[in-house]
Amino acid sequence: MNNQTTTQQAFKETNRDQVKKYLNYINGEWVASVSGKFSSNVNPANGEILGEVPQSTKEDIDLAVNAAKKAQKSWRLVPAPERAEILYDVARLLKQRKEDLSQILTSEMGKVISEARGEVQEAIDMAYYMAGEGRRLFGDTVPSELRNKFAMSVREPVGIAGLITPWNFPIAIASWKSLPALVSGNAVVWKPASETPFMAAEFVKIYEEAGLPEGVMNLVFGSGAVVGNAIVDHPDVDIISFTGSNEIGRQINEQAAGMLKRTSLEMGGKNAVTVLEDADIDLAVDGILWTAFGTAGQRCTACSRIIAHEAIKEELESKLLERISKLKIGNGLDESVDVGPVINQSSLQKIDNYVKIGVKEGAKLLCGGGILTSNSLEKGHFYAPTLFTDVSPTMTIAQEEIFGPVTSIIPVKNLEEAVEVNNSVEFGLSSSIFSRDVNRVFQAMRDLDTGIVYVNAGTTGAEIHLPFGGTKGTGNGHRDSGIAALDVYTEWKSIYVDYSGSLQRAQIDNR
Ligand code: UN1
Repeated sequence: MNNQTTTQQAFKETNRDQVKKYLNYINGEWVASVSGKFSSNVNPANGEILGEVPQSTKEDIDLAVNAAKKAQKSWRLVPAPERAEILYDVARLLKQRKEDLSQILTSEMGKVISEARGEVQEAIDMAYYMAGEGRRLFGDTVPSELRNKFAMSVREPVGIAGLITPWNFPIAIASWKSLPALVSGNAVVWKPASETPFMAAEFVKIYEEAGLPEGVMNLVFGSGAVVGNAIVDHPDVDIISFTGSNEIGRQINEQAAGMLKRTSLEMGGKNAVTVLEDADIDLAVDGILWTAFGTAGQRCTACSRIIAHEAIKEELESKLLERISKLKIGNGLDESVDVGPVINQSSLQKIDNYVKIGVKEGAKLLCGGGILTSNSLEKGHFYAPTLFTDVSPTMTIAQEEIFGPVTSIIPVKNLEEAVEVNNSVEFGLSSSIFSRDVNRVFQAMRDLDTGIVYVNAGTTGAEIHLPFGGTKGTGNGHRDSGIAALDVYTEWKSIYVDYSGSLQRAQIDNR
């Protein structure tokens, strides 16, 4: 049975009751969970049930890991340039289906359609980039200290990569993790976020269609508590790559540490835009608006703080207020909408709770600050774009990740204070500075303690060929994306070939 027939049959079999159902993908087959149970996928813009996916169990993970283990034995021996041929096809298929994928993405996640297209493009870029790695995967060749001896390092796959991915970038982040894992010869067991299962299934359908051998990519739907936990706990899963909350990331790290299992963790941010007194204020307003309220503030890189020089604070406030009042809120499938819904009810409540805490702690609410319930919005989860000012750096809303369309102005007197405020949080993902003074910009580039720094742009917009990740509570020293991603999914092997025909002792015989 060819792969495409398998997929079509899976759909035929499960579409009898007209509800769109996806199945797990294990060992090249679309299969139901051993639990026989399903859960619903809901559109956050209007509450519509989009379909169902399996509620899987530990047994499903056991099956997926067994399949991955078997498949990896031969996948690692496929020459990397040949593995990469499949990735080129993945890139082409993603490109062909960009519009369909973007529509699905907006329907299940809520981000506005132009951003969904941007996200799919990020996965396309990553696929082409990592396909190129099939002909590189560079190691070093170095001269040996001994005669007639050859020395080099090569990258070997780690084995089985367990991927646990979030709902806010369901295909981009999945591409950051799965593509480097696969091109370097690992097999994958993937648990996508429960909120965005369809994007995961569509991505895997593309892997299948591109000809990835059975068992190399396995997809298991379900909760973090059951399925995620089973992946982390499984002794045959060699590396866990996770993007999500700090709390879960820490748990994963602790759990994996006992097994000496490698973890790559990306756990959010509390990113700030600094606006100095010599900045182009209109440009700064553009940057803040886009990065604080784009994706309804649900990016790890969202601008959650605005560190404003006191000389331009008032101008910034009034310009921001004017622009925020013009933002159109609604279903992201409407091309004219600027800000879509947040992901679900509990997220809506959490955001609202933070806003209430902000008011209680004495922050000045300039606009927004409420759940939107007008006729067209009442069935979805919409929050009013919210701006606070006169926020002190230690307030809860200036310290904790809100993950919603809420941002706060913190006044400062100079660059030194701005840097101190920027660095005073638990996270260190992204930061930005608006200034025309090259000396102060370079000082900021050096001193901002984040994994990503933007100059004269907001806090989002990472490109796939540089490392993505951060310092402090944002991560554990690893990076997604760029060449750095290969370090997560490979082991270095140093190889010495002695062709002298005699025993040569390093550090001894040449001294
Ligand atoms: C995330 O928010 O977790 O730089 C990923 C950006 C996007 C990726 C964000 N390219 O905002």
